[in-house]
This record gives sequence, structure tokens and C-alpha cells, in this order.
Amino acid sequence: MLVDRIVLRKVRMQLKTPFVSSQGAEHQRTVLIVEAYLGDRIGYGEIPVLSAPYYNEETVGTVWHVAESFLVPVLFQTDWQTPIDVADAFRHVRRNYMAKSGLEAAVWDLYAQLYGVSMAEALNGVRQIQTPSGPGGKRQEGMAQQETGGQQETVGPQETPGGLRTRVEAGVSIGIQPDTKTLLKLIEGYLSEGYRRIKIKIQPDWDEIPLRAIRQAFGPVPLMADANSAYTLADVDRLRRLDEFGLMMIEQPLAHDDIIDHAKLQRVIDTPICLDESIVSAEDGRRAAELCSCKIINIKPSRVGGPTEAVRLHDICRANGIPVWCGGMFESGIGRAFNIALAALPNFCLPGDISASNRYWQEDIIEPEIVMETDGTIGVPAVAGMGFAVKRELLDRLTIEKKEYER
Ligand code: OSB
Ligand code: MG
Repeated sequence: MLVDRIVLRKVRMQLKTPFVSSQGAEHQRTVLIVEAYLGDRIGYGEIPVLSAPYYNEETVGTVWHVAESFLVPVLFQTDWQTPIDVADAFRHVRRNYMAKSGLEAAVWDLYAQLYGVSMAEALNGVRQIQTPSGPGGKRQEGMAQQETGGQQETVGPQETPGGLRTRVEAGVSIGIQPDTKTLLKLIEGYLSEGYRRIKIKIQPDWDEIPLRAIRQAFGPVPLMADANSAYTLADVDRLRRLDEFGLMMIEQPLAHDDIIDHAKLQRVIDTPICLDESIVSAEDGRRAAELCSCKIINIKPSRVGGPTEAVRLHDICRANGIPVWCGGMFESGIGRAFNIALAALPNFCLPGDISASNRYWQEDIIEPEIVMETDGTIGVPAVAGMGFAVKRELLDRLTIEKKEYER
């Protein structure tokens, strides 16, 4: 199959509240939405790039350039049977993971629609379809058989026994706040809504104080901290002191590209280290497992180049006994739909940064909006494709730039 037409859109969405991390503040989101056409059928994908290259090296300008000049031409030449073919074709372009991920996602949406399967089922298929660049084996054609397994009604910290989850656990990521009072108020609200895990952003001048305040106010709630590389090994005493808070994990304490110092740190702290920025491929996951650089990995399809690589990373982590959870990039509903589907896979056994639409937006661009039940779970759509309809009128209203490409 050949994609006929691609539409790239710059879409500007206002976040309900600005988000502050150790790397800067994000006030509004300008994401790219990709439309891939096969006849009249549209597949959607999202490139959830940040406004500045502070999380990874990509920006709105670079993803547009790389998509337009390199990836769209490759996609138009790729006669794909499954979206894995597209992922493999994009391998020739180094890095630029977010740009690749949005285009590949749009092809996944087309594929899941064509075969009448949910995105979770479609992604689970990657685990049976062996590719030349995948983990060994000969290639099979077409949709592979699904791992069936029981329909899981409840979700918990354990792996699903081979089947797909029907609901995923929701967590919430809270930016650096002006003071602890504001932070505690926010957390109180999220806990009462039902969120199953609280993550706060930390940095050396905002770690022990807020964490102690949270423990005093809320006791042993599932709590973790994300440093976005705000520390170095010189801070080891400070990081060791965080052990007293019994965190589920500390996310990316050290450099964005490091797996050596993280291994050294993990040897001297009790809190499990979770890597985010440092892991940009399935191979990175293998290396980190080999070096014992972390005990947990956060998987974001956009960070690793797309859904296919995300599933491969999931499998490598699973083989190495590393549990994973699905991270977020303040995606609109389109990107979030893929995150939810991914998080249905068995080794996603910790609550993710997957929150309801209303945690981010006044109005999301999909319908139905993503809702969390009071038990802190979000349903995995069972309908064909990415699982949600796009509000075309709203999408048009939020589009600040649009360009079409024909094969
Ligand atoms: O480090 O996990 C991160 C958002 C943007 C960039 C990086 C990160 C984050 C989040 C928010 O933590 C996750 C979300 O709710 O989407
Ligand atoms: Mg992170």
C-alpha cells in the first residue's frame, strides 16, 4: 500500500495551566498533527514536540523540516504491508525521533482501520511479526495472530498474563510549583479525582521540602519524582537522602544522555531509578539493562521514534525483567490515544503519565474525550483504528499552519 497524500498541521493548544520542570516552562502547546490519506481514509498521528529543544533536541521547526524534506518522500516510496515497514524505512534518517513517530503513527491508524482492529491489538501484533531488523527470525506477512489471553477487568502492578489490558492506570505529572501549599492543594484535588500515582517534578532546590510535605499530608500515597537531569553525581548525598521518602522511583536524575553514572548512582541509592531521556531506542534499553543503569523504564513512542520501536523496547525490557510505564508529552487526544493503546501491553505494569483530557485542555480535539473513572483507570478503546474521532472543526480552528503533500 502507498500513502497518497500527507497533510501536516501546526496546531496551537492552550494548556489549562503552564507546566514548569527543571528545564523550563511550557505555556501553550504547538504540536504537529499528521494526516495520512489512503483514498478517502485518514490516519492521524501527532508529533508532540516542545517549543524549545530542552527535553530532546527537536523543535517545531526541525520536525517540520525533517518530515517535509526527508520522511514524507520516504513514506511516499514505501509500499508497506504493515507500519513496521514504514518504521524500517525511516531508520535511514538518524535520530529525529519525534518527527518519525508522528508519521508512523498516522500509518498505524490507517492500518488498524483497514484491518478492523483496535490500536492496542494492532500494536500487540508487532510482537509476533518478526522483521529483518527486529529481534531475529524470518518475516511473516500481514497481520499476525493476536495473543489472546483473558480479558483483564482489573489492573494492578503485575503483568497481564499475555493478554491486553482493557483499562490502564492513570497517573498525573505535576510541574514545579511556587510553594508547597499550592502543590498540596493540587495533589489533594488529583487524589480525590482518583489518580493512582502522583509524580512531581524536582530539582536541587525543590525536592526534600515538597516530598516531606506530601508524605506528611497524604501518607504512603504512590509517589515518584522526575528530575529531568537536574542532578549530577556530585549530588549523590542529596539523592541518597531522598531514599527516606519511599518513592516508587526517581526518574532521570542525571544527564539526558547518560547510562554510566546512573548505574553508579543506582548502586548507592535504594530508590529505583527510572530512565526517560536516556533511552531513545530498544537497543538503549538493552544496554541500560546490561549495565544496571535503572530498574524501570518510561516509554514514550515519540521519544523512541514511533509505536513500533516502543513495542520493541517494551519487549526488550520484559525479557530483562524491567517493568515499564507509558510517559507523556502533553499530547493532545490524538497522541494520547496511542499512549493508551500502548499501555495495554503486558509489561506496562505501573501507572503512566496518562491523564484525562481535562487535566490538560479546556477542550480536547478528539471525541469522546479521554475520561478517567473514579477508580483511577482509563478504558482502552476496542473500536477499529486509534479509537477516537477527531473534531475536524476544532482542529481547523486551532491550526496555525497547514501544508499538503501529494505522492
Ligand atoms: O519528563 O516526563 C517528562 C512533559 C513534557 C516533557 C517531558 C516530560 C513531561 C511530563 C508530563 O512529565 C507528562 C504528561 O502528563 O503528559
Ligand atoms: Mg520524564
